[in-house]
Amino acid sequence: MTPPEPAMIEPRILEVRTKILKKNDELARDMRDQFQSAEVLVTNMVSSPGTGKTTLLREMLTRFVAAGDRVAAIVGDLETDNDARRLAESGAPVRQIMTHGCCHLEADMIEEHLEGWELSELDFLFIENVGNLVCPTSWDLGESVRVALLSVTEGEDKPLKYPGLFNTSDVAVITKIDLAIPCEFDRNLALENIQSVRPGMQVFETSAKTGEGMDLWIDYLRQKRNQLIGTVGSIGK
Ligand SMILES: Nc1nc2c(ncn2[C@@H]2O[C@H](COP(=O)(O)OP(=O)(O)O)[C@@H](O)[C@H]2O)c(=O)[nH]1
Ligand SMILES: [Mg+2]
Repeated sequence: MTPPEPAMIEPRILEVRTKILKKNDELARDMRDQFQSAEVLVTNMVSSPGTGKTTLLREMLTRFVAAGDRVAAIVGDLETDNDARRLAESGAPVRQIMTHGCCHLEADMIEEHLEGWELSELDFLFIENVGNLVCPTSWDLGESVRVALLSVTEGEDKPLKYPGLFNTSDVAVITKIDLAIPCEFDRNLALENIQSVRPGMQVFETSAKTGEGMDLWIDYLRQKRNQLIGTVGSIGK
């Protein structure tokens, strides 16, 4: 049998993809409503593998736990539960999603892994996405804050090469700033590149190793949660 012409296959693939994405978006919208009524700030952390998501998140969770905040985390990887074990060192409840080849997390995976957790007993839920700069950008997880992370070891031009990530994120974090000098990281150029892709984007600079910039970053997340509570309060009035 002669295989069909590519032009005949593509519209069908596109149609199926659009339907799947639509289903994801509908579920994500419902989940966002639930998160907001439960007053839990959900943050989705997106970057390439090795940017320092797990190391930063472990430090964040440790600080939140020490301050008495109610936090939990879900982490996605293709294989292994290594990151969940590293994050659990903070004392926070953590669940691992193994995607077995899927390059991003989807809303139904989060919904499934939330089972048994009472949302109203959480202040913050953090999601570490699968390390990838492209696929996670199309998949809404119901988060209130999407963070694009970029490390000083990756080069300053990531925002120019992957504008989709920066355009769909609320805030950017530059990680591993303790390595900026040995890596000859051009901070001004990186900031300029972020601003050229996403004018006005707020950027935090952190080192999970030295703790630099952590307080400001955590304050930002607290402010976001206060805003979320304010919104829920005003809807209820
Ligand atoms: N010097 C330094 N190394 C870091 C920092 N954050 C992460 N790393 C290292 O970068 C590597 C990848 O970090 P990891 O958190 O696993 O990245 P992920 O793949 O984005 O989750 C590990 O060897 C970490 O120890 C940091 O702030 N400073
Ligand atoms: Mg990780």
